[in-house]
Amino acid sequence: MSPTPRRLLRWRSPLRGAWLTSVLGAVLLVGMPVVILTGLLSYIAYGPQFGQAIPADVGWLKLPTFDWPADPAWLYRLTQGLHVGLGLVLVPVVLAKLWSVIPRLFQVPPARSIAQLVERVSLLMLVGGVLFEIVTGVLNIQYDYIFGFSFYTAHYFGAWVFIAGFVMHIAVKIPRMRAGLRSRSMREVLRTRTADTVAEPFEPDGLAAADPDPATISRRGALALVGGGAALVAVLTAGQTLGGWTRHAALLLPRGRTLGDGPNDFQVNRTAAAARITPDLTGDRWRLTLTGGSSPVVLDRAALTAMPQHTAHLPIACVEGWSTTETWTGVPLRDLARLAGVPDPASAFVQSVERRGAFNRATLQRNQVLHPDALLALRVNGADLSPDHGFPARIIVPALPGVHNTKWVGRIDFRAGG
Ligand SMILES: Nc1nc2c(c(=O)[nH]1)N[C@H]1C(S)=C(S)[C@@H](COP(=O)(O)O)O[C@H]1N2
Ligand SMILES: [Mo]
Repeated sequence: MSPTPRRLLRWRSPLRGAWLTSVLGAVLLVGMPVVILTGLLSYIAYGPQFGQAIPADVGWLKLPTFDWPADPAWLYRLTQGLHVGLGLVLVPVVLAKLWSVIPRLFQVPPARSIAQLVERVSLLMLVGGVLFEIVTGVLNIQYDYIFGFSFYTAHYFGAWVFIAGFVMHIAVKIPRMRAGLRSRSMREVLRTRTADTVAEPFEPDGLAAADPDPATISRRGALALVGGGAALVAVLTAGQTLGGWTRHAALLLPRGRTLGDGPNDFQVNRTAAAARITPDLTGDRWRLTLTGGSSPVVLDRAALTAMPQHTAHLPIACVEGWSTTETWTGVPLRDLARLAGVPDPASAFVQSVERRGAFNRATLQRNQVLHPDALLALRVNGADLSPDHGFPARIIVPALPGVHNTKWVGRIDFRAGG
């Protein structure tokens, strides 16, 4: 027998072992695919077919794209709320899982065979990938786009590194996880106090300590700690999607926890000032230009308010995970398409009067233009749009990612066919 590796002498928690790691692994095995899938769906919702998903060119990592539905209206609110919300809630579980396998993370030498080397590399992709995704995701929520590189590009490619590591890890570890789960009864664990908590049996290639300390917390205590951490994160973040009284608990909310109760008092992603929207751009001289037909149609705000108005209760759901549902009134986009002379457009290209900024334009799919609730909104909650929310007119389309609900619209090009 070889001597006991030093690493197993150094890490002495008696809780560490196959059971705890397997329980945490099982939680991630269920939760992570939801985070991954909703993340990839967000990429598709951005409209890669128009080259407006970021990064636009992903080489052979191209996903099968489809037209993002405009029904139900809360679809993107759900998928992106889950992506960000569940992603954050799982952070304590990820950290606990890393803690539980720490003796094996820093194994020296890192690998003794080709097979082991492959496993180590997949582990590096898994651990590096998940930490990179957490850090970039959280930074994007808490601070706007502070990166020298595109958040989206980093988060997208980082996701694939993580996914590859995750899939390989599952393939290798599933049998071990099942054995680990069977090694203790959960009911037994939940009944065992700290004083009765015994160390896991030592195995040379396992996780358990060779020379364990006495337990300072029971296994059920450890689970409660991780579960409590996840619940705390849930309470601190859920309010940004759920709204109502839960907003007041959402201490981590990046875009203002308490808002007034006026018709325009809800989250603002980018203010008119930040977007350099000045009154000369949006005042009496503002015009909406519709193109795509035989000749452009130019309307002022009075012409728009004179058209039949439609009201819809629709969410804005940002990629950052927050969402808010408001009551919008304006002219249906399909009426504008008809007026422009393109009653059945294949797509519509919307441009803001905002001159710079990555989000001053968006392409909408056919179903997003023709949906009866898809609006060029002029009013919200019974009042004119405020400058921050896009006065004189903004796009609001059911289930559309927030970013494409363009504010301060100046031009819409309805594109026929192909
Ligand atoms: N012209 C323009 N429109 C824009 C943006 C922008 O930066 N410029 N931000 C978008 C983003 S990312 C979101 S989430 C929504 C937020 O709308 P709100 O600020 O009215 O809540 O507006 C979208 N429309
Ligand atoms: Mo957004």
